[in-house]
Amino acid sequence: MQHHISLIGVPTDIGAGARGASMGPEALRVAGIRSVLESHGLDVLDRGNLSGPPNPWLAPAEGYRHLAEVVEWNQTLHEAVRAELAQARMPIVLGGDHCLGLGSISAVARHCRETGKKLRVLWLDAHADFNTAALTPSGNIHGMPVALLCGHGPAPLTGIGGTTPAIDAGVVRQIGIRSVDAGEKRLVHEAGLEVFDMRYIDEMGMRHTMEQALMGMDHNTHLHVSFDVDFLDPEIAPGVGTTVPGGPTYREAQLCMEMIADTGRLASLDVMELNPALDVRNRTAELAVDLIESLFGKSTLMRKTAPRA
Ligand code: 6HN
Ligand code: MN
Ligand code: MN
Ligand code: MN
Repeated sequence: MQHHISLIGVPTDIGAGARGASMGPEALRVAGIRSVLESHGLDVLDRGNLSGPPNPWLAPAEGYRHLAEVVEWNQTLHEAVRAELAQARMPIVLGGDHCLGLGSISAVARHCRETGKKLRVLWLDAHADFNTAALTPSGNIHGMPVALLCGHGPAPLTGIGGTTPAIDAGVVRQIGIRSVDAGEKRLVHEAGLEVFDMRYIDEMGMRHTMEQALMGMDHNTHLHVSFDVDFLDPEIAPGVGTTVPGGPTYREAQLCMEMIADTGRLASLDVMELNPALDVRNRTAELAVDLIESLFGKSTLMRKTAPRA
């Protein structure tokens, strides 16, 4: 795993339906993200926050809210992530709402094309984020980034990565999904996205789920994790704008992160949708940092290999 890490704060809630995710980067810093990573011997640079247009808080226009502003933030983030990867550093994007997955992952995909790496994207979320202007119930672009990455949407967004689509739906594994809008469901199915929803996790367990989601990666795979904090059960993670009950427990989430760490392939990360305005004494930010620590290899014992049944 890459040992040089760059934190990129993206203080915006431009794609969300609630204000406050713009404060996410600072809450993660206050929760100690940098020192926790450094305590594992990682070299961490905090690049500070990107800047972009303010949130005008307007109603949707033709199915999209704040389209121009979302384009601008994502273009800026795309360039920032690209620059870190070009310097062989691992970008950790501190969101910000999940529309930013577009700028982040389009840059990762571009880097993979340029360097001949295979891409795998794990999308940890309560939602599929696969809406389009025609399907969205809200117009909020944070409900659309996976569809945009797969080429569904307007050119200013789908073209951010230089090629459209930015990624093939086949590289994505969605985990923890439990809220998908009716039309969105159809499109997810048509696109052939691989979804490990909560029903699957309930029946098969997190261990089997992660074995499936991580299968087929090799030494040449770039693993990107897009962690929407609403993936977690709202009982443990109240500080998000779009809570959905019935998410992974603390132990399930830990196992998920530990199994990702075990692959040694993690090469870029998004931490999205944390909303300090809705949090309780920064508890959700602290939980996110705790889970990120596991993603970078914290475990109870010094294991050489994962325990086997
Ligand atoms: N997120 N499916 C809903 C919508 O408005 O499109 C919710 C999207 C939530 C997006 O949490 O990143
Ligand atoms: Mn070094
Ligand atoms: Mn999301
Ligand atoms: Mn979500």
